[in-house]
Amino acid sequence: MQRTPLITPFDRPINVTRPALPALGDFQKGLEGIWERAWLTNNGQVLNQFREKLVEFCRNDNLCLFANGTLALQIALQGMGISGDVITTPYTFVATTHALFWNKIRPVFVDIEPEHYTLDPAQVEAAITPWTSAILAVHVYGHPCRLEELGRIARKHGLKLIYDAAHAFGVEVNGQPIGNFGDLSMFSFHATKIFHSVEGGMLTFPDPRLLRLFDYLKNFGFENELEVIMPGTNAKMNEIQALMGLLLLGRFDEMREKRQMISARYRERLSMVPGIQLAAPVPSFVRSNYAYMPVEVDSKEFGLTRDELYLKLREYNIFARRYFYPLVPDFACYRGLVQAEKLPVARGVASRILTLPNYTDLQLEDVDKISDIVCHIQSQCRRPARTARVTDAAYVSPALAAPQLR
Ligand code: T4K
Repeated sequence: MQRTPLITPFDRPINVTRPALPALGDFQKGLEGIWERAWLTNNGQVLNQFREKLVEFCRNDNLCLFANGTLALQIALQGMGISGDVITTPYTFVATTHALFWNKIRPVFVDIEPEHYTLDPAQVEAAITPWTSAILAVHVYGHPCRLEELGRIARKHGLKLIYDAAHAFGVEVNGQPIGNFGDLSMFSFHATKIFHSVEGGMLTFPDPRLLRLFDYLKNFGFENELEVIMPGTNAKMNEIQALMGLLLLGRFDEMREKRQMISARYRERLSMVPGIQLAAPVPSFVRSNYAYMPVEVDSKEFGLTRDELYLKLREYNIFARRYFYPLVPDFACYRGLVQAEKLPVARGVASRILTLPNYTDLQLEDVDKISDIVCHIQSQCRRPARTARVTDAAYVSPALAAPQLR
């Protein structure tokens, strides 16, 4: 008879993410060069090397690096002269909306699609008014927005189309890097992202004139020692950030592959757990970066609410996150911009979503164990597991086979 393993908590915290790191020796070697030159920021040598590599990787010469993604987006909106109303998504990290606020732009939140959680183009078009100047869409979890439809709407109404691609580094659509769609894309290189430079941000765009403008805006507007030609700010990436990015860029393919395996393993192990709904699979025309592992919890089928599962997982040392809950318009600083009954899809998703641990160094055995724990928790719930679905599974969790454990 097959023995079923005991379901025990992890002996260490398993966070939603953990930054990938280059070999320490390589980083030290890079630091030695920086030490020798004693050049730490302000357009240094490593930054320029990093930028050149990114130009190659992104297949776009119009690329500008920043201290972080939030400042990059704020500067993008300012440099492009966006004002008035911008149609955007409520289902995102709050920085997307903050970037609008810092530019005195009014966010107009419209609903998302249930499949991939990106802006619903029909809702976008319906919300356009004479005050609308742009669409700010988010490739949430790295999944591309409906690029063609948003592009068509933006052209038809003369609007700028800006993508918050914070999650989407390395994603391609029909062989094209994701940053080469729309009027501009912003990427975040924060430590929690699949690819990072500790902190960092990048803009890519088709209009070469924006390059100089962004360079001024991120460096106080300096033309030279004696001339300041616009009121810029300080949003420069430094040499140490650039070194981290440069070294990790060399590992990107390996990191993507690892995430792909993790994602496939989760899908295999969780697909038959009652009440756990996986995100729609990656379409064939998309090359994903597998950056996040969102699942939706159907409380009726699972037997616990999403929040109950979130808390229960913590007892097992698993620190999943509720990205993105609450919805941005439900934060105190934006409350009142949208009526409570609006945005039903986004509200529903935000109440069910749970983002499971997913990072380059997560071991497949850990993915198995996390999946077993989710199964086990489900099997311990008030409502019985749907045995028909479980029997159909290619893999029957030992936890489900032995619900009396723990
Ligand atoms: N637009 C979108 C759609 C975004 O998602 C973001 C950022 C932005 C714009 C703005 O880009 P940046 O200005 O950040 O470049 C995290 C990140 O701080 C944030 O960058 C990210 N989105 C957001 C989705 O997630 P928190 O508040 O959840 O981070 P924190 O500190 O709770 O960390 C999450 C987990 O990562 C923890 O469990 C611990 C682990 N961790 C974290 C750090 C920083 C580590 O293991 N090591 C670390 O160094 O926001």
